[in-house]
Order: sequence, then structure tokens, then C-alpha cells
Amino acid sequence: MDRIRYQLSGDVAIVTIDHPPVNALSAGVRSGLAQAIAKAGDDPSVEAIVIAAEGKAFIAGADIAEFGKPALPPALPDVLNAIEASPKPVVAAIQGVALGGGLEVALACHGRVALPAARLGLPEIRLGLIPGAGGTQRLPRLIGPVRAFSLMLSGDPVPAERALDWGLVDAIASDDLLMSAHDLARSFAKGAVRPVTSARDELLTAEQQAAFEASAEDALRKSAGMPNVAALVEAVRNVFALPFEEGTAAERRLFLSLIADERSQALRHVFFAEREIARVPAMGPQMRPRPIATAAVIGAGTMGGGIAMCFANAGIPVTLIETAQAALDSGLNRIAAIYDMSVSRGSLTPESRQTRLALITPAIGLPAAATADVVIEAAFEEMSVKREIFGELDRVAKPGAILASNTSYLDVQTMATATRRPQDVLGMHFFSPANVMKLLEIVRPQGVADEAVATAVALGRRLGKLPVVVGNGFGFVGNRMLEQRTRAAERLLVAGAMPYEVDRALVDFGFKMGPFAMADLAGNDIGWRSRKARGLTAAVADAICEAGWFGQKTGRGYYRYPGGARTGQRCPEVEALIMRISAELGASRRAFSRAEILSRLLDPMVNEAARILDEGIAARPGDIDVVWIHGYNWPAWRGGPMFWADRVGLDIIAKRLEGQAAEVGEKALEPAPLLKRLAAEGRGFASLSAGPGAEAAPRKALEPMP
Ligand code: HSC
Repeated sequence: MDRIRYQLSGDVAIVTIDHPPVNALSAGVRSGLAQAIAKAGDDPSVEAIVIAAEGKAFIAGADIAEFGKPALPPALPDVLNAIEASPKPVVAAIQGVALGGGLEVALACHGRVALPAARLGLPEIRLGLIPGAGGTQRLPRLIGPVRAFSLMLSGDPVPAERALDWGLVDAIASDDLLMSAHDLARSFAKGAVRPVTSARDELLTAEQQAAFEASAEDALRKSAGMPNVAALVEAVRNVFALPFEEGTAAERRLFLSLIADERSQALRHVFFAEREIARVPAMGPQMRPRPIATAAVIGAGTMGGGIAMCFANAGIPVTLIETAQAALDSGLNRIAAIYDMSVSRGSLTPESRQTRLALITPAIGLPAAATADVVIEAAFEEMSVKREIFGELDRVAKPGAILASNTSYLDVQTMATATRRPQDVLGMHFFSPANVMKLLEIVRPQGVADEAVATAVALGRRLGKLPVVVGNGFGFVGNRMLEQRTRAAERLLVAGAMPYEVDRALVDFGFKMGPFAMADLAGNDIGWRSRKARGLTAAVADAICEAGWFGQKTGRGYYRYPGGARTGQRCPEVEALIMRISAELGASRRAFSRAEILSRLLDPMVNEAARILDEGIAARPGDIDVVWIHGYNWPAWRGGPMFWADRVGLDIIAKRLEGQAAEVGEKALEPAPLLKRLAAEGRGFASLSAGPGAEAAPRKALEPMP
């Protein structure tokens, strides 16, 4: 009972869960709760029971780290049945969040009181699951199946006020939550209590059933085959067909099958990896970030404008700096147009649009950055330009200001040497569109102060981003791996595949777009310029650019976009050009299966990731997964490239890479030392991590691999 406190307040037993950080329902909490309920039941002086919790959350749900491990008794559904069966009324006193199993605890109680700031929800769907402790059976009986289904399907928590409207809570406590819960419990003690499971015919009408079926059909259509959506539909359907006990037994079976499903395992891995990134290696947790009250962004192009919006959206005043008025005006117009679109979609109020625009101060010339606590340069991707800016910033920026570059590839340390304050210089690499994408690579060159890195991380969180601290090497983590995929895609064209086949393989895997559709969207000239600057060539990609086919903006690239279409059509001219180049290079073209295309695209990325880990550019495999999920649209239910590689098996990937390296004669394709070592030892990348998400992944490909 060490995670549970038991006190008497008159004739009410107060059972308080105290299990930091979020009172997750781990085995100790479950058994403590069961014992406390039994103790109160046995005590003749107790008339009613309140379940309360210490800290910022009521209960954040089941302990996700326990999933996939041998189950420890008592099972949560059994504890909840005991709470519900208590002859003495039980009231939940909810502060902070009541999520997943936490809300299910509250649903098993006979009454619920919440603080006004409380939020209640069943987010299991985001972990590839459904509620497994009676939530799918109790919630529809309490608030109606249609509302219950939509709450469980979205996973979004609802505020206390709405919960009161829906009858999910009985009362909102004005200030003293315990006192309100205590009073409600005592009032119940005087009369008969009605458990949530008692039949509520008024909610389970034919009309509700028809409305639920309509939402269910819609959800199944949009679910892209996710098994938890089908399971949720089945569970809620059971509410109409089965008595509570049978419904919960079915729910438990569905839950347990989902726990074992690879998609849920992947999503749980991502949950912990997203939290692990907050633990920046080689930095004390006590490192205090510098205060950031104002910002400046240099460059009002697409990236600079998007970054300025991030500050405005977070309520931080930002100066947007350009060298010429015309560039500044067009940048500001672009920002205003994006906000206008949000207003017209209803996701932003006209007042908020005004407030945000008012936080952006346009200015000409770097001296306007003089008072900013953080300056982010988003100028042209050219070292000489960057160094000139940093040299000037060194003269004008205030002491202690963070000086950051939004470079996608370049050496941040070389930029830092243009200043006399390398301790304040780092990279803050946003992803396009910067106001939307959650990933932020914080590049940590040698010589930067830990305090500056901690400041950038804290700032990233304030901007609503997921900041991943990475080392200072060409392309950092994401773009360095992307380059391998781009090269692999070009190799596939020369060897026999067509752009649409390559793209289809990645879309089928779960990406929103394949590499060629992506290149057409971003502009093929960007990669061309970068290759030329580095003395690199890519026969097909270069020929496409030499023909002036830069992508959507020119109406054609790897595909045709007639009349400004957003989706490309196959282009016979491009396909003829590819055949010609293959012939010129002496390649004997052959057909590639989708699975082989996939492995040829992804294996080289995994190989590069192994080098990235070996060099310490990424601290943990999970960091790489977070980068690819939030910066490059890797489907979260595939867990990221490191998780995927473990599933396929590193020995299989190493062997495939050896085959490719021999076939193509490319050294970069030879298995990296770390990959080879792990493969030889029969280990996966997960074995390099110590976090809760590092459970050894059973090896099994999600689809047959060659
Ligand atoms: C569930 O409840 C299933 C049930 O329906 C049934 C199960 C029974 C079935 C039995 C069948 C036989 N577990 O996010 P933060 C840790 S599924 C373990 O940084 P914030 C987190 O890792 C669950 N750990 O803080 C981190 O640890 P670190 C449904 C959890 O203030 C620390 O807490 N519930 C945990 O930004 C702080 O987290 C959810 O999906 C958990 N459930 O946000 C809720 N929750 O410091 C998931 C958190 O060591 N949690 N941790 O890195 C959240 O959404 C957010 O964490 C909060 C706090 C909003 C709670």
C-alpha cells in the first residue's frame, strides 16, 4: 500500500494514490487500491469512500511500460469491478487529467467530481489500443454510445465543463476538491447509488444505435485498416447486444489481442521515445535555461516566415528581419495569407489572427536583432552568407542571446567561429512548413554551452515542438539519412523501376508521399543546386533539371501536373528519358517487386543511421525514430526506421546491404560497423537503449521481405 494513502475523514475513507509522476496504474497501485477498498468495506465506521490522487494528474492510465510484459495481479478490470460492487458509495475526486485506465477508475465509481481545469479522456486509440478496463462498456452507458464512441475514437480529452454537460462528472468543485467529493460521497451514503453499469434504456435507443452505426461506418472507412478502430466498433456494438459482463469479457479479449499487435507495440515505443528525447545526454537535469522574452528571425522566406509564426503562435514577440522591403512585404503577405486560411477554416479566430500578426514586427537590417533573447537565421543555405550574418550578429546581438542557424546541412561550428561567442551558437533546424511540423533538430556544435542547448530545448517545447538534440555533422540526423534514400531512389530508376513504382512502394508502406512526388513538391532544383555545390551528380535527377522540369512549380518534374494539378500523372517523356539513361549507363533493366523497392530504399537509411549512432550524432535509436516520424512522415504505427529495422532483423538487413554493395560497387552500402556488430550478436538497435520503451522487440517483419 506504499503508493496508496488511507485516511479517515469522519465516516468517509479517503484513499489517495501517490505514485509520481502521473499516478499510472502499475501493479502496486492496483493492489493498494484493491486493499484500500476492501479495508473501507470491512470498517463499520466507514459510510463512503473517496478516491483521490496526489500531484498534477488524477491518473494518467494503465502503466504503459507494463504492457507486453507478464501481467501482474490484480488485473485492473477486477479492481474496478470491486470498486463498483462496493456497498459503500465511492466517489472519484479528479484533478489534472483522468486518462485511459484513470478515467475507467472514475467510471467504476458511483460518482465523479472534477476541478474546473481537469480533463477527461480515453486516449488508448493513439497507442493502437482500445480501453481495456470496462471503458468501452461503461462510458456508452453513462453518456450515450454516440458521444462515447467519438470520445474513444478521437482520443482527445474533454474539459471538465463539457464532461459536466455530458453527465460524465456529477459536479465541478469550486476550489476544495476533496471537500466536494467528500460531500457527494456522504450524500450518496444516505440513498441508493446507481452504478454506471446498471441498464440505461433511455441511452441505448434504436435511434442512438442507428447514429452510432453511421459514425462507425465512417470511422472504419477512414481507419486505413487499423485494427483498433474495428475493435472499438465491435466493443461499442456489444453495448447494444450483450449484458455488461459479457461485453467486458469481449473487450478484454480485444484489448489483449491489440496489445500483441505490432502496430500498438510500435506506437508504444514512439510514446516513450518522444519522452526520452527530453533527457539530453551529458547534461545535468538541473541545467537552467536562459529566459526568452523576445526573438528575432533573419530571412522572411518560407522557412523564416514559418519560424516567426511559431513564435507568434506561442505568444512571443518576434522581429522578422530582411535586407529589402519587397522581400519583407512578400514574407508578411505570405504569413497573413496562412493565418487567413486558418480563420476561413475556423481553426483560428479573427481576434487571434490579429494578436498573432501584431506580435510580428517587420524590420530591415540586422541591428533590429539587438534586443532579442534568441536570434534564428533562416537565410540562404550558403556558408559564406551564414558566416557574414553570424559575424554581424556578434557585433549587434545582446550578450547572452542565443544565436541559432536554421541550416539543414551546414557545419554550425564553422558559423560559430565567425563570432567571439561560440558558447551561444547552435543550430535550430525547423522542418517545412515550420509552423506545422513538430520536429526541431537542435544542433550541438563543440564549444556551445550546455545552458544554451538547454535554452533551445526549453524554447522548442514552448513553441510546441519536439526538440531532438543532435550532433553537428553534415545533414545532422534526418537529412543525412534522407540523402541515402534519395540516392537509393535514383539507383532504382537506373536499374529498372519507374518513379510511380518507387513512390507507390513507400505510400503502401504508409508514407504520405514517395521520394519523387516529394521532390516535385519541394522543387527538384534544390537538390540539383546542392549536388552541384558539392561536385555530385545523379544522372536522372540532373537530366530532369536540365530539361527545366523542376516539379509542381513548373508544371512538370518526375510527373506531369496539367493545369496546376496537385497530383502528378505518369509522364512518358520522363520514362523514356530514364530508359535512355539506363542504356547509356549500361544498366540491364529489370523488374523490382514492391518489397524489394522498399528494402532498397530503407536499408541504406538504416545503415546510415547506424553510422550516425556510432558517431554520437544521435544519442539513441529512439531519437532517430522521433526525427523520422515527426520530420519526414514515417508512419508512427511503423515505429520509425530503427524500430522497423529491429523487426526485419539486422542480420537480414546487413546481408541485403552486402548484396547491394557488391552489385552496385558502392562503398557506402557496405554494412556499417555497428550494424554488423549488432547483427553478429543477434541484437537489435533497441538493445542500445535503457528506456522503458526498450523492450526487446520480437523479430517479425510487418510484411514479407525479400
Ligand atoms: C490504458 O490506460 C489502458 C486501459 O484502458 C486498460 C488497461 C488494463 C487492461 C487489462 C486487461 C487485462 N504509463 O508526457 P509527460 C510517464 S493505456 C507509464 O512527459 P506531461 C512518461 O513516460 C494508457 N508512464 O508529461 C514520463 O516519464 P519520464 C492511456 C507514463 O505533463 C512522465 O510520465 N493513457 C504514463 O507532458 C511524464 O509524462 C495515456 O495514453 C503511463 N500511462 O503529460 C496517457 N503516462 O518522466 C499517456 C505518462 O520518465 N500520458 N507517463 O519520461 C499522457 O498523455 C501524458 O504523459 C500526460 C502528462 C498528459 C499524462
